[in-house]
Amino acid sequence: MLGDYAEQMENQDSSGEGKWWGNKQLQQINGFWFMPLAIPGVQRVLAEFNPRPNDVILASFPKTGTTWLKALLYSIINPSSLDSLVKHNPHDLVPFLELRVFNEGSEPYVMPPPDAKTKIFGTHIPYQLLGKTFESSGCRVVYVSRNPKDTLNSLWHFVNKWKVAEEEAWGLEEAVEKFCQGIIPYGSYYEHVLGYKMASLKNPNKVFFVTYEELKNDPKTHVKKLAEFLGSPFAEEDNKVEEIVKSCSFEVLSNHEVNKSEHSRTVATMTIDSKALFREATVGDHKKYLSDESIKRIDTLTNEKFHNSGIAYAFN
Ligand code: PAP
Repeated sequence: MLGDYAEQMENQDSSGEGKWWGNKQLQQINGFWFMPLAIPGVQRVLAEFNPRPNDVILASFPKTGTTWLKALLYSIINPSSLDSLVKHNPHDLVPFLELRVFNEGSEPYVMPPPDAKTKIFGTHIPYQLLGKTFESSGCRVVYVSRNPKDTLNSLWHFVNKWKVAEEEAWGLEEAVEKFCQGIIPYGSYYEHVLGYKMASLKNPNKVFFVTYEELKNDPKTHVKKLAEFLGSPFAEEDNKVEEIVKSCSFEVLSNHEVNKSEHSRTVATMTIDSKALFREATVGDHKKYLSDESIKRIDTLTNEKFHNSGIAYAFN
């Protein structure tokens, strides 16, 4: 049997493109895979983005809790503006660098006041590509990670909701195959997570690594830790933490009108239905969909990739 890397090479044509799903191809930059529509924005971010030391970047692999963390970071930094979450989808408050800020075709987002001390941006760009920009600017980075099987499961559901009716569905077995080969947008998942994990171990004052599962398990403790990391700790008696956790919870956020179906936005030529960002929001939902064989395959790969990294996801 071919190893995953060898299989990836086999799936890559001579132009460096890789087949993702249906007739969709991905293209590589420094070994990571991108949707062609994202590439101009990614290249502009790499060439032009110059964060200020006070800025905060939320980095993530797709479908690992980005929307939730955008809401949380916005609320921690602007605790008196929690009502903004009622009026705006978190992606409009914390724009993606490569898909919004450096992509002129995208819809406008909510601009922070020009005198805002801290601006928050989101990105799915791997640390291996953007790390130098972060390091030279001194900005702070928060990375949210999620266990690989739920990440894949969430991506698979999202892609099948997002595809247009004429397109064939993305089969689950094929999705497992592509996930393991790393040929998915911003993949490989494993290299992505490892890049930020290593950076957080090397520079914990600048890169904060948190998992979706930790946040689900004990959101108050992790919101407090995030606030401390961002230099805006809450006083012990402050009930703001509780308020933030509630305002950003799946139950509350997903029920705001602005986050329901009718509200879609164009991001780098893709139309994203707001509701597609809010699905189950549980830990372990993959068990309802993945076969035992796929679970075993991903567990083995996860164990191999994350061995000795301090990331304990192998058997979750
Ligand atoms: P993105 O990469 O497209 O921005 P992202 O927000 O990272 O997506 O991930 C979406 C997942 O977060 C969904 O998981 P699921 O498919 O397993 O259900 C979504 O339901 C979940 N999610 C969205 N908002 C919240 C929230 N407030 N709390 C917890 N999970 C959430």
